[in-house]
Formats: sequence, structure tokens, C-alpha cells
Amino acid sequence: MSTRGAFIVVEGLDRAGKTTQVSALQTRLENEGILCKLLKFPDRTTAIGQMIDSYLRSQSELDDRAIHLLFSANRWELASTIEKLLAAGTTVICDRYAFSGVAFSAAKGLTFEWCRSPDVSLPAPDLTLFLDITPEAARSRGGYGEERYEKEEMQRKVREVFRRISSELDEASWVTIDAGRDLDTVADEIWSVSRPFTKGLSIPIQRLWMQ
Ligand code: DGP
Repeated sequence: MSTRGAFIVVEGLDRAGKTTQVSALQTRLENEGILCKLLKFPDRTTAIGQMIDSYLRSQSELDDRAIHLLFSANRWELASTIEKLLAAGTTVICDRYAFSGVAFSAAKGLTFEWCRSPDVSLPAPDLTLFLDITPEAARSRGGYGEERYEKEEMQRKVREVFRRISSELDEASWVTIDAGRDLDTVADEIWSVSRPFTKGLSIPIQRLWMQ
């Protein structure tokens, strides 16, 4: 098989610095002449994404299971795009993915197994960078915004579920990064962990949670 691009996911609590860090990673890849595409979930531009956006901004109410399935459907509607990009040799960087799906819904009280099931067999990330920050440190960065989940107690529960997810995944594919440090230090660590993956991979695209 010829080499393909790597699928790199960045996860974390709200205010962990994901958006800044994914764009710093994209810039470094481009500076090295590596083809890359930045994606973000939820993708609020699609019809499903607009329903999610309305829910997050508390402009609509939905059953916890219904919104969970919409978040998952939003990933599935881009799954074939991700696969095509990877097959064409493009490195895909993704701001949030299915791990947020489990973390945020399980934090609301849905069971871990139920939360995982709609995302089983999505393209699996080759590398997940979890930007870890305490909810207190996140709050001190200027406070949470207006959206539905941006509350300290919720973020504390979300962090616990992320810990469970990481303990059940292959250690090599999940790397926890201390995101409480300054921006450049975090960016340097992300780059040093990601760099080996950006040279192209010769293994097939894996499927999430199939083992
Ligand atoms: P962001 O655009 O990265 O700020 O994410 C929006 C919010 O939605 C954030 O609080 C995390 C949450 N979120 C992201 N993905 C999912 C998901 O799949 N399921 C649930 N329940 N929440 C999610």
C-alpha cells in the first residue's frame, strides 16, 4: 500500500486552547510543505450542524439522546471526506471528534457504552492529543462563554470521562499534553509528538472502537 496522510485529533475541555493549538499545528505543517486540512466538530455549517449550533446556544431543546445522535451524525456526514483526504496523502487535523461525543454525553448521565455505539467504526485517529487543563485553570483564562456546557461542574465531569476513555485506548495513540502551560511550550510539545506522523503512514486507516 502507498503511504497515506495521518489523522490527528485534538481534544480537550472548553478553554484548553484547542483552537489556537490546531491552527499553530496547521501553520507548522504548511511551513514544512506538508499537505494538511483542518476540520472541526461540531461542523456547524451543515444542516445537522445548524441544529447542534442552535442547541448549544440554548435556542432549542432536545432530548439528551437525540442531540447525542446528531453530534454523531455530524461526524458520519464527513467520514468519507476524511477517508478521501487521508488516501490522497493529506494530513487531517481535527478539532474535537468522537471522544468529545462520549465525554460530554456521559457527563450528562448517559451510559458510556451507549454513548460510544453510534461512533463505532468511524475512521480512527492515528494520534489523539488530549489538551489537559483543570477546570479552575480553564476558568481563570477569562471565564467560560455562554454556551450550554461551559460550566465548571460540567467540565469537571467531562474531564473524568476523558480519563476513562484514555485508559481504555492504546496508549501510543492517545497523548495527554499539559495545556496549563504557556502557548509556545504547548505548541512545541504538540509539534514534537505529531511530527513523526506527518511523514505519511503505510498502515490502513483504522476503525474506531472495533476491538
Ligand atoms: P466547540 O465548538 O469546540 O466549542 O464545541 C462546542 C461544544 O459542544 C463544547 O462544549 C463541546 C461540545 N461537544 C462537542 N462535541 C460533542 C459531542 O459529540 N457531543 C456532545 N454532547 N457535546 C459535544
